[in-house]
Amino acid sequence: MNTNRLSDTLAKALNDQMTNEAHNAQIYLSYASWASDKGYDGIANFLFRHSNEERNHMMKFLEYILKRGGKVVVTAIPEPGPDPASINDLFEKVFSSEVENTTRIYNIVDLSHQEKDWATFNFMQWFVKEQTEEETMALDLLGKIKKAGGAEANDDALYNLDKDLAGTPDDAVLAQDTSVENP
Ligand code: OFO
Repeated sequence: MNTNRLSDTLAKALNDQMTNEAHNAQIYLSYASWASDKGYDGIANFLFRHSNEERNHMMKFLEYILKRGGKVVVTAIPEPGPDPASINDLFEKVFSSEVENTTRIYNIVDLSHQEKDWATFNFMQWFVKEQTEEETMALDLLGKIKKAGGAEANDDALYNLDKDLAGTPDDAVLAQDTSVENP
């Protein structure tokens, strides 16, 4: 009896996205490590926490594939890429990476719509909302660095920005506590 409720195409798209969320977690991890090394501990902490969120997204895809009777395929995670050149560059890279991820999410929404897989379509709506929030978060970072002087931000401005981000609330949860309802 076939208990797999995902088409081959959607199973592959969901597995690819699961890997991409892991890739995003690695990107934030590498940026956080870079920021910490440069002495921006507040920014680093913010990015470390965000890396956890991305890992939770990975778990959410993994759990959904299993729930639908599909096969989870765990693969190698691509390298995160080069270090940023500055805090300004870092925040621009965060924004680009979130926009790219939104495009990927929209493609899966589109695919599930084409296949009339309403369960997957419904599941993906959480990510549509999440990406809107994450793009807002990235835009907020760009707004902060712009106020601090952008690419020309001086040490004082960066010091204040670092302090500001150190005080942001910690809303990342542990991966083992995640579920489809509570990502
Ligand atoms: Fe996984 O939410 Fe950002 O990329």
